[in-house]
Amino acid sequence: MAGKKETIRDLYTTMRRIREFETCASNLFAEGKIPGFVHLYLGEEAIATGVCANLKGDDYITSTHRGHGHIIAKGGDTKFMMAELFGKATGYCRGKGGSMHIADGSRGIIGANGIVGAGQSISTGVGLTILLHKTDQVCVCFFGDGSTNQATFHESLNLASIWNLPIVFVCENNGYGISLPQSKHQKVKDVADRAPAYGIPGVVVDGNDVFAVSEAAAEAIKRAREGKGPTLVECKTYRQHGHFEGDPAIYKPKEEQEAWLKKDPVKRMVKYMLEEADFTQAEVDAVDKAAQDELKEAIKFAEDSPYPAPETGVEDVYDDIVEEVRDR
Ligand SMILES: Cc1ncc(C[n+]2csc(CCOP(=O)(O)OP(=O)(O)O)c2C)c(N)n1
Ligand SMILES: [Mg+2]
Repeated sequence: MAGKKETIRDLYTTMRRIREFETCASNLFAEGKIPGFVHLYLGEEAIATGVCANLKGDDYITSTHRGHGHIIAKGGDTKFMMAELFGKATGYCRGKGGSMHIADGSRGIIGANGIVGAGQSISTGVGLTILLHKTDQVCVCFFGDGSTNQATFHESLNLASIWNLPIVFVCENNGYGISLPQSKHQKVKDVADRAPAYGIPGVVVDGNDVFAVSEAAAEAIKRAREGKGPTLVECKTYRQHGHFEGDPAIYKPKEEQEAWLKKDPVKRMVKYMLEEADFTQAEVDAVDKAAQDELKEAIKFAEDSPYPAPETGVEDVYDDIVEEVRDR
């Protein structure tokens, strides 16, 4: 399934921006400029892109420790993201959260999350809130294959099902939980096979095909918006880098890596654009250049920004948030 030229360009632009952000983050981490852990989304770009292309500005997403792609696809600002990775005061969390805590309430980005499986419970709470407020919003919950063995997965899908919550559960099955292949952490081959246990639809899609992802997401989002309840969409993909930057990933067989690199979602999209969608190389290059320029600016913004002042070290943490909620 493909779309009109402008839709194709938009999808490619998002994928390319994520690819550029992650490539820069990888290089900057290697140069020692980014403190803490970063888990990159390289190879998985088509999923966040295809799903979020079907969301409205006031819809919600919950994310994971591998969240940069989700945040960019939902409209997050790469300047504030990069500044956060650098630990700078201009970052999304004023430099105190880092890669795994980026959130943007104004865009429905509930937040990246270092706790595996937490997004599922949070999205269930978001779904219940939407139901009680009687709006037509939806919440997309992104999570990995490894997290589907957490109790939160089972509890959340059951509650979301029984209450018909407007949630789309998107499993990004990249074949690994850290270094453990999926076949060694669960006996089911398709995570989507677990959906019937909760009485909800479960679908498997090629997670490296942005059109296939978008089509499946559109249907699941429509279903959620119409009050018909959640869907489990499993997207098969591959994590091109190690679990985190610095992980040499020696547990990944060479042939496996080579086979998946041939299915690289970004390269596949370029091939499609040039061969089947009437794009010229110059048009593709223009998108690439815009993404490079955007990231150059984001990195400069991050580098030029100050670190948080030591005396602000305990500001903007739990206590302030409680105060803010009380004051409302
Ligand atoms: C509750 C909890 N248990 C364990 C961990 C350590 N941990 C971090 S990432 C990860 C694997 C997650 O695998 P998956 O859900 O497939 O996501 P992926 O990293 O492949 O995107 C684990 C076990 C954690 N952060 N939180
Ligand atoms: Mg995984």
